[in-house]
Amino acid sequence: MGRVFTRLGLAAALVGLAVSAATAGEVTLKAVSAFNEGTAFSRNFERFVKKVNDEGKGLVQINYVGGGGKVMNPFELGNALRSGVVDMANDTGAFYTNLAPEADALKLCEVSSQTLRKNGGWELVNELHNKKLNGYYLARQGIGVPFHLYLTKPISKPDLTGFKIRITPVYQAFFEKLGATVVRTAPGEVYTALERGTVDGYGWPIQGVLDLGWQEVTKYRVDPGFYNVDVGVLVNLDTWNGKLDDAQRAFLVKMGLWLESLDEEAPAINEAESQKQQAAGIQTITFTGDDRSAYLKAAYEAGWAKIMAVSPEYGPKLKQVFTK
Ligand code: 173
Repeated sequence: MGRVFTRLGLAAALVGLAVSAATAGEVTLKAVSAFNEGTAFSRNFERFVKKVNDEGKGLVQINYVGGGGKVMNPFELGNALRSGVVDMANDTGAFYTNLAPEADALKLCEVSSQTLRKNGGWELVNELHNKKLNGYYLARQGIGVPFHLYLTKPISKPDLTGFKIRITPVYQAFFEKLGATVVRTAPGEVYTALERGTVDGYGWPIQGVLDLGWQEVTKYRVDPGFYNVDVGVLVNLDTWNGKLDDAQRAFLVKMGLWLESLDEEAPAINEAESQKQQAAGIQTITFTGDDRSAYLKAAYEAGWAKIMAVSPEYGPKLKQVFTK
């Protein structure tokens, strides 16, 4: 009897040891943002980093090395996440279409992340990030922040024939459908392209134009806006599964939900940004009636057609969970 108890005791001790070995101490994650430090689309991520570092002492810390082209070409951040060069990325689907062309569909999502977590959409988005980016999709920001077309020459109808427009995959299919010639650039090249006149306009969200100084080389914003910004927080999957324990993962999930809740501020920020643009001399071209309907219809039809073409596998599934 005694020996059995001793053996059980030993086994229990070993199990205890194994459990404590799997419980990582404080883990520091290296993070990069696709967007310039201190500008729209990095700002909330930076608030998240601060909160994690304040509340995660002894558990998880984030070493945020900065963002935008100064740190790395934003179109390379997906690769850096996949290979584990960075543990965490604040990035938009349009910047890693080289790895996951269907990630660009996130801009077409019309429902909240809460709805996605209930309708299977969150698992689907995660599955594709797991497979294609070796990434865990922790949080999605940008719901309620539309994209717009900005121009240096006016238009009177939804027609971009003869215009050369700076794009990323977000806008490509739509602006091409309106007749534009397009050129893909990172945000860091937009100012110079406008200044030199190599483009007549660009796509960008309602927020952030003044952060980047582009009001100096922008004459018009076209309304309405279209789609929804998607900026995700992604964690390298080996880091997520292998370096973090349950408590650390749960903590990050909680922090991610807090980050998502900051989207409630979007309508007020959009309004303030619109006023700042106006004060800086950017005039608004507003489509109404049939032009407005045609413009938005073209945006969504071209957007989804592109997704279906690049991903017959995920396209239809994504449309089902993303649209109302
Ligand atoms: O215009 C862009 O560079 C772009 O695609 C984007 C995506 C999300 C937020 C801001 C910009």
